[in-house]
Parts: sequence; C-alpha cells; structure tokens
Amino acid sequence: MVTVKHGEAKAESPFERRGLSDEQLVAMFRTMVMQRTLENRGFQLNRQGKIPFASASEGHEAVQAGAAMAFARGKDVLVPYYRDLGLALGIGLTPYEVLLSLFARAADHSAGRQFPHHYASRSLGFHTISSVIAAQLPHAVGAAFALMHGREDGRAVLTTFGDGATSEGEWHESLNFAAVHALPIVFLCENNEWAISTPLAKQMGQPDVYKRAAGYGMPGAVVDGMDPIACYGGVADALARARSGGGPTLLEAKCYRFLSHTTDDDDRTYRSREEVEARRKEDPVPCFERLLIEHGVLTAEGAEALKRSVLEEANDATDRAEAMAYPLAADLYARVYAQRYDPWLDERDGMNDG
Ligand SMILES: Cc1ncc(C[n+]2csc(CCOP(=O)(O)OP(=O)(O)O)c2C)c(N)n1
Ligand SMILES: [Mg+2]
Repeated sequence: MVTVKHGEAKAESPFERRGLSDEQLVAMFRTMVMQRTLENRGFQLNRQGKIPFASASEGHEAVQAGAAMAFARGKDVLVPYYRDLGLALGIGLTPYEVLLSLFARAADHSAGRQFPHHYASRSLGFHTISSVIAAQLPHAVGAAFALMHGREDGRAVLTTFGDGATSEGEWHESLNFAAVHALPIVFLCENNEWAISTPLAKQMGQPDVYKRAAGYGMPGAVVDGMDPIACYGGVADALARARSGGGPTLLEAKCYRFLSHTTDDDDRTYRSREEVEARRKEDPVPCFERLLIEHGVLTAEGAEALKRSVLEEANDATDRAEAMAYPLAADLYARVYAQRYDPWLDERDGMNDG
C-alpha cells in the first residue's frame, strides 16, 4: 500500500466528494494510474511482438474507477465490455491476472484462450464476454432476471458498453426487457464519441444516449465521464436503486478515447491530431491528481511514490506472467464448460452419437 500523505500536505479544503474517504479517493487514483500503466504496457508488448493484441482505454479511467468504487464486491455482478481494464482492476482483478490474459498463458482464468482483455473471475462476480458488440447485454439482463427470480434482494448487475453498441438490436431488446420486468440492473454507456472510425454524429441523431431512457420507461442520467467522483455518484445512485427494487437505469458517462481503438488501428487515418490534443486538457488522470493535491488529500511526493509503486507492481506482474506456460493443446476444452468436456474422448466412447 502507498502512504497517502507525507511531506507538506496542504490543509484539506471542502470539495464534492460524495461521501468518499481519503483512502477511497486515493484508491481510485491508484486504479486510474495502474490502468494507464498497464494499457501502455499492452501497446509496448504488442510492438515488441510479445502479445498479438491490446485495446486502449486512455480517457476512460475516471468512469471506470468511479464505477468500480460503487460496485459491491461479493454481491453485485459485473458484465463489462472489452474496454474495461480499469473497471476490472477496480473491482479486484490483479495486474498479474490482466497480464496473464494479455500473454494468453494457461494460468489465466479462461486458460489463455479468451481474446485479450476479456477477463473473467468467478470469485469477483465478473462474467467473461464476447467481442461481438452488445452481445453482453442480453447476458447481463439474464443475470439480473436470475437475481430477481432467485429473490436475491440487495444485489444488482452492472453492465457497460460503448456509444456504438447503442445501434445494435440487442441493446434495444435488453433495455426494453429490463424495463418491462423492472430488473435490478444498471446500463452504463461509456460514450467516447467514437466507434473505431465512426464518429458519434454518424452513429446517432440524438447525441445524448441517456435521453433514450424515457422511451423505455426507465430513469436516465448523465455524468461527466472525466470526473471520477461524479461517475462514482451516478453509478452508486443507480446501483442503490437497482438493489432496492427500484428497477433499471440508463446512465451515460461522457468521456473520450485518446488513443487508437486497439493496437491494430491507426486513428491518424480518420481524426486530426489537433482534435485529440485539444481533448487532452480534460485528461482525467492528471486532472484528478491535481484535485487531490489541491485539496490536501495527497501530497505531490505521495503522488510520485504512488506512481513508482504502480510501475514496480506492473513490471513485476509483467515478468511473472511472461514466465508462465502457454496452455497445452490437450487442454483445449478445459474450463470451457462447467464440467470437463472432451469431444475426442466422447467420440471414442460413442457418447456423441445422439
Ligand atoms: C456486431 C459487431 N459489429 C462490429 C464489430 C467490430 N467492432 C469492434 S469494436 C467496434 C466499435 C464499437 O464502438 P463503441 O460501442 O462505441 O465502443 P468503443 O470501442 O468506442 O469503446 C466495432 C464496430 C463487432 N465486434 N461486433
Ligand atoms: Mg465508442
């Protein structure tokens, strides 16, 4: 753990902290720094030829750190999408587990066979997902339906998606079903204004995603996706409503994607450097750091110590994950179904006849 304060701390001054303690605010900041560090690590490893692919979530740190802080570990269920590195870290996935996913090693929760950044953790209540846009939403709604019918009061599902996902049929079907059945679920849109190379204006006539909530008969709300405290507040309110039987919410966090879509994309082909540079002023990581220092929650030295410890942890996780073995071909079907399933053996035993 990092020492929160040392050196000359400024006197604490009041600011809107939504009930979050100093420790929680620093934990959110650490998650944001770790997200950025591991995301850059993914790009480095890809360019070194060590991993095939990584996605980019720079600009999404505030929404994800805020949402993770609102998520009740051990109670709520997370059904994320591929850009949720910070959300994964924030609810308890370790950097080592993230690296195992990127390196596709056998020790990964999905035995190294899922797409990179498609994590899973049964103990954290964290579903694995498909890369097919919006395919996670019917799964999330199904999980919420199961919670409701199992009378598991006080639990809710948090599901996330991008602006582009709102154009998919599953998105509409999922919101409608959740509203009809008043399911305990929060739909969190991470609106970064781009769907790979498709800008928001080519995606939707109404740029405020949250306004569509009215059409389904559920509350809609919008938060500044560059402000982790506002994101925490929005998600906490919506999850509290869902857990107490108040039904679903459509919450929109307006953020921005600073990098290319993934390591396979080159955003210089469809947007100007000037546009991206102008948006850097809103970068949530340095902005939050300034806020915490300004209000005496963290000292400048404390922030530097935190960054050093994050880098050390990321380096250690990288080395340890890289040293692990790849999955064996013989284990192709291990950890695919709840029970061991081996089609080759079944065929020999005549079990595939039917
Ligand atoms: C059904 C489907 N269509 C197209 C794709 C290719 N694809 C992958 S990511 C992506 C963009 C999605 O944009 P958005 O929902 O805004 O999320 P973001 O990546 O911006 O976070 C597309 C079109 C896909 N994976 N699935
Ligand atoms: Mg998008």
